[in-house]
Amino acid sequence: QPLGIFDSGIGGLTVAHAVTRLLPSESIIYFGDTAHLPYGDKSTAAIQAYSIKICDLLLQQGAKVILIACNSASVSAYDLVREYVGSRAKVLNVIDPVVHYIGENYANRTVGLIGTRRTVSSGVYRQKIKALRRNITLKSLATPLLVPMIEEGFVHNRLSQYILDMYLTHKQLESVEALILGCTHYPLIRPEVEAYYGDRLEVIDSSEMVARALYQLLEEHHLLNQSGEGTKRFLVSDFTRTFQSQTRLFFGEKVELETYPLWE
Ligand code: DGN
Repeated sequence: QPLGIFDSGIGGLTVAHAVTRLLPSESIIYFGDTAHLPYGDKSTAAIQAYSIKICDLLLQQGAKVILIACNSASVSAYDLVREYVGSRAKVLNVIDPVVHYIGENYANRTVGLIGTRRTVSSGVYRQKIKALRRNITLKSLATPLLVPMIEEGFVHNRLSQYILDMYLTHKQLESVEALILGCTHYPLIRPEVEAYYGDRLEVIDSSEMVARALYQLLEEHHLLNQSGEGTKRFLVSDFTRTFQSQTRLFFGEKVELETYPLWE
């Protein structure tokens, strides 16, 4: 049975890549809802409706796990998806593993978060961190320019340095002791963010954390595949050459996108 992974587009390939590195024997079916991206600017109701339809597809394909790789969908649709899927598959999001890590390591400290407007304004990270009751202060900043910047391949150049500098020097992020990269795309700028801070603080990459949480979940439920190489399929709701060429950026190697017209 494959792992079902979905995102608003191609960015979730960073999560898929972290998963394949850690779990090479697992088969993967990835769905990128490129027809509806960006989720970062959609309403909760819209993101919920898209997510449920995508879950139906992944369940039809026999997914044993549904991993919501998109932060914007994780904040808007996780509870609904979990309820909808019930016992048919395990459901994971990209937020809880990070919140758990923060709870274990940052009691009585201040943590920063950057992400899309949807992710930041939802307040979901704040609520979840508050529920830990560990006296952790969260300071969050919406950084909407980063997604288009990264999609243009503007990483590690003057423009990315300038934009990052504008965001990271923002008053809102003053005195944070760790920074959560709360968006599928941000693993690509992790080296730059780390270089900006030096060893002053830890940069928390949710793609790695969610891969580890997935490993644990599979192990716990005796669902781990341990031999052979898993197969991989990458479906998108709208195919363009741009998306195809971006796959290398996010997955680290070229993948062949297949068109799956879920909305027709
Ligand atoms: N995948 C989205 C997220 O992680 O928030 C960002 C990209 C988007 O909204 N297009």
